[in-house]
Amino acid sequence: MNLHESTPPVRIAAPTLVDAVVIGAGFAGLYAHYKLRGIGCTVFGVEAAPEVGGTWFWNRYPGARCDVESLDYTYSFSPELLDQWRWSERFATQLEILRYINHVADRFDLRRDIGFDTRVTAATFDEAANQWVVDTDRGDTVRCRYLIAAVGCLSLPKLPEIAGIEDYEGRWVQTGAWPHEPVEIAGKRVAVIGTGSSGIQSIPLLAQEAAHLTVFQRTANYSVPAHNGPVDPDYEAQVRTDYSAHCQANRKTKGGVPSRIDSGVSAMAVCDQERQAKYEQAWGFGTFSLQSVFNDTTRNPEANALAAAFVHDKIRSIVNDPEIAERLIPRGYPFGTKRLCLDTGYYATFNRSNVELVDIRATPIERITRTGVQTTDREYPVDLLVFATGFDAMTGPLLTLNIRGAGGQSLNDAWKDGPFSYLGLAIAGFPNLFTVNGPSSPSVLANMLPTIEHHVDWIVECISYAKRKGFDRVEADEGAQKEWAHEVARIAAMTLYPQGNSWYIGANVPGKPRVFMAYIGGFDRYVARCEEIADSGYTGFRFSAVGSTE
Ligand code: N01
Repeated sequence: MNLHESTPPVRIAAPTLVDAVVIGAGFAGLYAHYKLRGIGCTVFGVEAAPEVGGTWFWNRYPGARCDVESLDYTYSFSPELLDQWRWSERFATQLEILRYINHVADRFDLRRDIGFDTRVTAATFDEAANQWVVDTDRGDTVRCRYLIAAVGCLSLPKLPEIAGIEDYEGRWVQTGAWPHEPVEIAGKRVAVIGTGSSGIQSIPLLAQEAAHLTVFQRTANYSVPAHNGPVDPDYEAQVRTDYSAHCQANRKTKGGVPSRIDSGVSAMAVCDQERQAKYEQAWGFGTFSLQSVFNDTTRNPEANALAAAFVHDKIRSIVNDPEIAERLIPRGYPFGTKRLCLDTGYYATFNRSNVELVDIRATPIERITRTGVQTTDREYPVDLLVFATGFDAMTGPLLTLNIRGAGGQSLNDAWKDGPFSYLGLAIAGFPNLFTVNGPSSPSVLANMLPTIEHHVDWIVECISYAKRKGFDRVEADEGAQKEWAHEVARIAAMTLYPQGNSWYIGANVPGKPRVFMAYIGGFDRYVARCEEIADSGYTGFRFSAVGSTE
């Protein structure tokens, strides 16, 4: 069966000169192709995978599905596409999303300029020509005016720092780079290391098939039931009365999704009974609403503790063994400051007789052995070892590109103290480079589809402006970038987020600077700010061409 329902792409020869190179052929890269073509740019795409799909190409572990509702996790640029595509489930599976991306690529003929199975090995700015020189692992060198990094925020999977992986003689896999051929689970002794979203989505399904499943948990995570099922026909009909307007309205929300049950008031402003009823409603509704149902859960420690206690009680009510329930209860960080997970039957999975939970804070893993996992307590024999240990998020995918900007400065040096960027769109000292959902934009704190569309629209309009004015160089101003970094940090500090040792803050990668990497002020405010900047002639950006500056 052709899972992608499309023809495999024909390998194309790389051109020597184009207007724009787009790195990545996931949702962001594909839309960038579409928009850049729309303003008459010649485009070349570079994609490491053999196919389109990005995140949804690689993350095909059992249980992988979106945690944003399908009706919102969709391109909105084409009313016909919106009208004709139908999602089967409230939260689409990885496979269905990949089908959708392939459908879009086919429908808008987006593959024809993409070099698949190709990685960028270096990108160097040539100041004399105001061009980027992009090298690939196929030996191609492509020059372009604009370089668009659409590399994804969570696309560089990370193995844990545990000794002995090379000694292990069983099979090991990573959720973020799950094999394309079937992975045998039935009858096996399976172990999962990691209990973030990927672990929490895969554990219930692995447990159903494996002879025995051992879950190695370092930090218990907060998870709420997704309540997946078929798309609600009444809600869908309501959305479809004006789907484009629905998507436009998402740009005016904090998280890029409709606020369907949020109260808009403080958790402290209502009586216990009302608060509990609201939490129950959010728990029963799914989505991230437990975090947003009151407007101060992420800011006010007292409000946050109430939401946390609600989840703790839910875990106690679901998990039969009180001792296991206590181990599953997240402690030591505020609710939601490590990314909240959406699950299907996660906590109940620990009621199964073939599932074992190992708290590796109590008995740390010493090493992977030839046959399994050795903790300070004992060895666990394992046939299949699953690393659900996350990603070098946000910066990792950009820093592997070996980018050198004006004056030969490397991005790795520029970001040694943290990923500073103007609006998450452009980086001072790196002219004509744009990042889609780059660090310090709302990105991972909002629905990625509207944020991607917003970023690409903004970037392409900026390029179009430069073309109209006869400029061939655009760059973020250092001062504007500093101010933006200050604003991003200021808003993050008003919340409880920095208290969680999360990948948002680089805490999962040893040695990574501890900087909160997303703009937390809300997608709506961010969009308004970007519009203001563009409308005012791109405040904070410098445009130039040979012999002229603005
Ligand atoms: O990764 P994570 P993920 N020894 O970093 C543990 C998105 N996503 O792939 O918390 C033992 O969240 C680590 O423990 P700790 C979503 O944005 C979306 O699950 O560092 N354990 C943690 O438990 C998500 O947030 C969907 O103590 C080690 C886990 O591994 C993001 O991707 C689905 C360890 C890593 O959790 C990342 O999620 C999936 C070690 N040495 C993912 N190192 C959707 O639904 C790490 N861990 C759309």
